[in-house]
This record gives sequence, structure tokens and C-alpha cells, in this order.
Amino acid sequence: MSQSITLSEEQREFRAVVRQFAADKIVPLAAEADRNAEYSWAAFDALKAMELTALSYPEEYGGSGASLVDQAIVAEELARADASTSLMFLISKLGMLPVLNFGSEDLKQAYVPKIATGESQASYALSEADAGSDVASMTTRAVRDGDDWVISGSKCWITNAGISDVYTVFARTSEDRHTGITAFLVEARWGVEVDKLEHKLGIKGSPTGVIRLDEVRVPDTHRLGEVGEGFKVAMHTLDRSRPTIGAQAVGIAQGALDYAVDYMRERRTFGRPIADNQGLQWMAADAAMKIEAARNLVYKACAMVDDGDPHGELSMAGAMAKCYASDVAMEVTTDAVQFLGGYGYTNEFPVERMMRDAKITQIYEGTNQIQRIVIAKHLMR
Ligand code: COS
Repeated sequence: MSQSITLSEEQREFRAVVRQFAADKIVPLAAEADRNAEYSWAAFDALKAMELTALSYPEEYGGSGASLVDQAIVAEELARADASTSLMFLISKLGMLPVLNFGSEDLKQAYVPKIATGESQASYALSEADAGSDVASMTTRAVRDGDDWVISGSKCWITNAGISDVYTVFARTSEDRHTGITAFLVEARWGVEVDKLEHKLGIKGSPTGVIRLDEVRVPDTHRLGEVGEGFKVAMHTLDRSRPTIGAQAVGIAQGALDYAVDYMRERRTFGRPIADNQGLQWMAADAAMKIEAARNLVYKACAMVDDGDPHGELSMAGAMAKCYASDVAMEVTTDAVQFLGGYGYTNEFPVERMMRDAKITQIYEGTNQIQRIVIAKHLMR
């Protein structure tokens, strides 16, 4: 079945190329990275060799200038093979969005090209132990000292902790709740310490950690946006990243459904393939419908980003895409395990990994409860 009526012939060909790449280079690495909870440098090197690390950045900074819809295609196809690898593709973009949208020309020239070649990677350091959903409660501080800022504090749930070379760090520069936060670009070697790496349910091939900054000196040239503008920088960034988490969720769901359908055509009980059972056919049909609906929400939100959000609807559209797609991913992957029965519950088959990986998409980049708050705020305003 066609995945979307909105893709051009060129985009469909591009999707087929990325799908083949993921089948050849990523699928063989996924189970082991999950089992060992290890970052797969082989997977990252494959992304580099395919020049997928460059895809999300403008050509003037060494990127290939792809649209966000094209980036969603890649996030989906990588996630269809392995969610952790798709996160490798997405995380540096999240870290670099504030640089691209709020950083100086010098900062863009200095950092983005190295991210595009894959020589360097970036993370996004917003959440804290007591400031996850409630971003404005953060306590990490930045104090002005001459031409520098001195940053101290701890940030949690940091994707790519210890792997990334640069971190976009949000810190409090005054007591004002929303207007007292400022964003900075901080190089890891200036003193970003990894305090702890989490042992997680899923996305085990992607390290998640707690980082600490202990009086780390950051030049004012590395400020992203105006002093006090950090909360808006954070929200503006998440609005432009959440649709791609939706794409990741769609990919996880599609990967699980495709695997389960192939299995059901082979697996025989009572003398015939279990795919002949109408009860299972209906479950599979529901899954396919929901995935397709989620994919179209994702494409719509991504196209809004590409068009510059002319009607101010992106926050809501991005929240819908991320929330719906991740709820679908959780449901579909859980059903995929059921389709495989006892086998689905073992790590001999990839669907239990996909079910565990799907769970994070309902939590990160804003829990789905927060997405519903964002949607409701737009409805009620
Ligand atoms: N873009 C631009 N500005 C925005 C915005 C957006 N998407 N969302 C809110 N703002 C502005 C508001 O307009 C308001 O500005 P004014 O005071 O000038 O009116 C200001 O920011 C404060 O907004 P609000 O009162 O809605 O902020 P809250 O503290 O209530 O927080 C939520 C709102 C819950 C939506 C926000 O904190 C959030 O998204 N939390 C989840 C964070 C997250 O996703 N974390 C994941 C970690 S990153 S991987």
C-alpha cells in the first residue's frame, strides 16, 4: 500500500533507498546493540558513510538542505529498522536547532559543518530532576562574569550523554520564571561531566544520562538568543522537533507490523497460516489504518515547519503528530508481540525490542499528557 499520497516520485525513490540501506546496514546491528546496551559506532559510521548526518542542515553550513518531510522519511525508515539508530540521526538536529534559529553566524559556521560530516555530535540539555514537564522550574544557573557566563547545575535524561561534543544548555539567568532562562552552546571539553548513565527499558543503543556543569565558563558569543529568551527558544525548538519524534514512532510501528504480517503468513496453526484468521486480520487492518493516519499527521506538521508555520498552528500540529503517532506505536507494537505469541515475548524476534522502544516515544520531548495540554491550550485560547 502506498504510504502517503503526498510524497513525490523522487521522495518515494529516496524512501526506498533509505529502507534498503537500513535493511542492509542497520538491521544486522540492532539486536546486539540492544542486548549489550551499547552505542553502535558501526551504525553511526554507516549513517556518516551514507551522508545522512548532513541531511538536516542547510547547504551553506555543509548540509544537504533536505526538507523536514524528507528528514521524517529518514527518521521513519531508520526507526523501522532500529529506534536507537534513528535517535542518532535526530539528536544532533535537536541540539543544533537553537544554533540554527538563534545562534550567531559565527557559531553556525563554527559548529554546524562538523555536525553535518558526523565528526561531531550534539545534545539538548533542558530537563532537570525537578524540571521535566515543568521546564520553567529549572535551577541550573548562569552568572555573567565579564565576557563569559559561569554555568552550574545538573541536567537529566540527556540523550547521547558522553557521546556528544556539544550541548545546548538552558540555564537560569534571573528569578523570572519564564523570562529568566537563557540558552547557551557548551562544548563538552569545557567541563561537562557525565554523572550517571541510566539503565533503561528501551532505546538501549542510545545512552541517556545525567550531566553536571560545575562552574563551566562559556563565552557570551555562545549565547543562543537574547538573555531571558531561553524558554521561548526551548519551546520553538521542541515545536520543530516533535514532528520527527512522531516520524520515529511511525517507523517503529511500521517495522513491528511488517514483521508481524510476514510472520503470520508463515506461521501455521490448525493446518493453515494464522494470517487466515479474521480476528488477526482485523487487528492488522486497524494497525495499518492508525499508522497511516499518524504518518499523515507527521507529514502535515513537518510541511508546516518547511512552510514557516504561516498560520501559527505548528505547536498544536506537532503535539498532535508526536502524541498520536507514539500512542499508535505503543498499541501496534504491543499487538505485534501478541501476533507472534510466545515467540514475540523473546529476544529471538525484534518485536519485543520495538515494544520497549515505542514506550519512550510517549515520554520524551514532552510526555503525551503535556502534548494534550499543548493541544488543549490552542483549542481554548
Ligand atoms: N512557542 C513560543 N512561545 C511559547 C510556546 C511555543 N511553543 N509555548 C509557550 N510559549 C510562551 C507562552 O506564550 C508564554 O509567553 P507569554 O508569557 O509572553 O504569554 C510563555 O511561553 C509561557 O508559556 P506557558 O505559560 O504556557 O508555560 P508553562 O510553564 O505553563 O509550560 C508547557 C508550558 C507545559 C507546554 C511547557 O513547559 C512544555 O512544553 N513542557 C514540556 C517540556 C518538554 O517537552 N520536555 C522534554 C525534554 S526535551 S527532550
